[in-house]
Amino acid sequence: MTTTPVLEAVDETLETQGKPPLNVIYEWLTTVDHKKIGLMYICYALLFLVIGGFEAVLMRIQLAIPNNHFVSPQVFNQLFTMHGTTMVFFMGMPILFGMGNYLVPLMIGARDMAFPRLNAFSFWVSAFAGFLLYFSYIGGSGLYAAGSAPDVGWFAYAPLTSKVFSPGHSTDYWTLAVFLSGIGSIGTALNIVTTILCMRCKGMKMSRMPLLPWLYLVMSGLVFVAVSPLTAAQIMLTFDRYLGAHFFDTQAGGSAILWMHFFWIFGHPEVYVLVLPAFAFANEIIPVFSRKAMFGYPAMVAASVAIGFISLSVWAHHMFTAGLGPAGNTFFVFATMVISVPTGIKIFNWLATIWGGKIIFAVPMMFMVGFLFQFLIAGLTGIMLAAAPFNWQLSASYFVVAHFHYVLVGAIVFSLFGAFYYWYPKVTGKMMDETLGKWHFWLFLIGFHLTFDFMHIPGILGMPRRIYTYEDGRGWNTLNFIVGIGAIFQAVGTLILVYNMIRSYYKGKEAGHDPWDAWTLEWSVPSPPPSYNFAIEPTVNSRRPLWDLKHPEDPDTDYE
Ligand code: HEM
Ligand SMILES: [Cu+2]
Repeated sequence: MTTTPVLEAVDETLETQGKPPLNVIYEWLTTVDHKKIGLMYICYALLFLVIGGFEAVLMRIQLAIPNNHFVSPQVFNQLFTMHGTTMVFFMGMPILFGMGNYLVPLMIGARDMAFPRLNAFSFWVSAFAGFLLYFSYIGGSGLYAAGSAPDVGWFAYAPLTSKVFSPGHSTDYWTLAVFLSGIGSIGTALNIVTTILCMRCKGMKMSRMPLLPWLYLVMSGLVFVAVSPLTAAQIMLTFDRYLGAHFFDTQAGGSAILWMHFFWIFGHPEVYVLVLPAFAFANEIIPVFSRKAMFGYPAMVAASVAIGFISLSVWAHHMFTAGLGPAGNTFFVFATMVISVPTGIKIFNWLATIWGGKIIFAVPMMFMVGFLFQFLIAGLTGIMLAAAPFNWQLSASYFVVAHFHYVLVGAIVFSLFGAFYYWYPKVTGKMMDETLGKWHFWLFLIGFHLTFDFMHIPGILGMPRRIYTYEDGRGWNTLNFIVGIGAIFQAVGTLILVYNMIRSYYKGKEAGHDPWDAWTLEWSVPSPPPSYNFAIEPTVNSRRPLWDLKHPEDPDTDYE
C-alpha cells in the first residue's frame, strides 16, 4: 500500500478571502487555529527582535569609543537588562514556540494542537507579558522615582533585587513579566507534548516521526522542569520584597547563592530550550538540500534525549566563581564536558548527511552551513569555559558574552533564519526573494563575525562585561569599534529580512505546495494550508512519506 497524503484543492469559502477587514481582525483575535497562533507568536517575536536588536545597537554605540557619554550608566544598566530579558523571553521562546505551533501538527499529520483553547490562552498570556515588561518605562519608578525599566540584569541576582537596592517597581515588572511568560510557556509545552504523544496520524510510530517533533518533545519536557523552578523563585522574590520574607537576604539568614541556584537551574536548560528547535530546523533542512535521508536517525534521537537529561545537571558551571568548593566545581566541570559527546554525535551526523550529497546552496542551506560552523566554534569556547580554572580568569568578561552570543546568534538565530526561508513558501504560498536573501545572509554573516569574533579579544585582555564605558589606552578601543560596526551590519541584514518577508508576500513568485521537493507531510498540503490542514487524515509507512509518493520505484519503506 502506498501513502495517501491528499493534495486536493481547498474549499476557498472556508478561508478569510473577501471578508471585510473587521471580520478578519476579529477572526485573528479569537482564533484557536494552531497556524494562526503560530504566526501571531512569530510576528510578536519579530517585533521584539527589532526592539531587542535596537537596544543592542545602542549599547554598542555607547561602547564603540572610550569615555563615551551617549547613554548614562543607569540607562546602560536598563539596556542590558531589557535586551537580555527581551531576547530570551520575548524573542527566543515565542519565536520558537511559534514555529513549533505552526509545524508540529502539520508534520505529524494532525488537524490542530491537542488543546486549541489552551494554545490561544498561552499565546495571549505571553504576549501580554512582553508588553507589560515594556510598560515599566512608564510605570516602573526605579531608583530615581521617574519611570524606569528594570536594571538588575536578566539574571536578577540577589541582593540587587531587594527593596533596599531596588526601590520602586521596576524589578516587580521584571518578575511579573517573566512569571507570566513562564505560565504561557508551560501551557504551550504541555500542549506540544500531548499533541505529539496523542495526535500522530495513522502509521506514524515514534520511530517514524520526523526529527523536528522529536526535538520539540524534548524541548517541551525541559520547559516543565526548567521554567517551574524559576516561577517558584519569582514567587519567593515577591515574598521577600512585599511580605518580609528573607529567602535571598543573607543578613537575615537567607542566601543569595540560593537565588543563583534557582536561576541557573532554569537558566542553563533554557539554553537548550532555545537551541533544540534550532537543531530541529537543521534536521529538516540539511537532508532536503543535500538530497539525502538524514544520516543516523536513531542516534540523532538518542543524542537529543541525552542532551535534554544532561543539560539538567550542569547549571552550576555558571557559578564556578561563587565559591561552591572543589567537589562541587569538579562535578559540574565533568557534567558540562559530558554534554559534548551527544553534541558531537549531532554535528557528525549533519556532516555525514551533507557528505557526498547533491548539495543545493539555496538561502536556507547557506544559513545552515553558517549554523554548523558557528555552533562548532561556540562548542569549543564552551569547553574552554567549562574548565573551572579558565573560567575563574574569564568569568564576567567579554569572552563570556562572545561565547554565549555565538550560541544564541551564531547557532540559534542562523538556524531560525534558514527556517524562515525554508517554510515561508508553505505559510504564504509565495517564494521569498533569493537575491535579497543572499544580501541578508552575507551582511548578517559578516556583521556576526565582526561583532562576536572580535568580542573575544577584549575579553581575554580583561574587559569586564556590564560596564557602561572604559578608559582610553587599554588596547580595547579598535576592537570595540569593530564590534560596533558589526552590530550595525547585523541590524541592516535583519531589516532586509523583514523587508523581504513583507515584499515577497505581495510580489513573490507562486510557490506551489512543494517548492523544495521535500519529503515531510507539511509539503503535501496546499500552501498556505487550509484551516483543517488535511482534507483526509494521512497514513504514512516510512519516515519520508512524500518521497515514497514521488519515487514509487525506490520507496523508503524498502529500507526501514
Ligand atoms: C544581534 C546582535 C546582538 C548584539 C550586538 C548584542 C549585544 C549585547 C551586548 C553589548 C550585551 C551586554 C553585555 C554586557 O555588558 O554584559 C548583551 C547581553 C546579552 N545578550 Fe545580546 N546582542 C545581540 C543579540 C542577542 C540575541 C539574539 C540574544 C538571545 C537570543 C541575546 C542575549 C543576550 C543576553 C541574555 C545578554 C545578557 C544580558 C545581561 O548581562 O543581563 N543577544 N548583548
Ligand atoms: Cu550553562
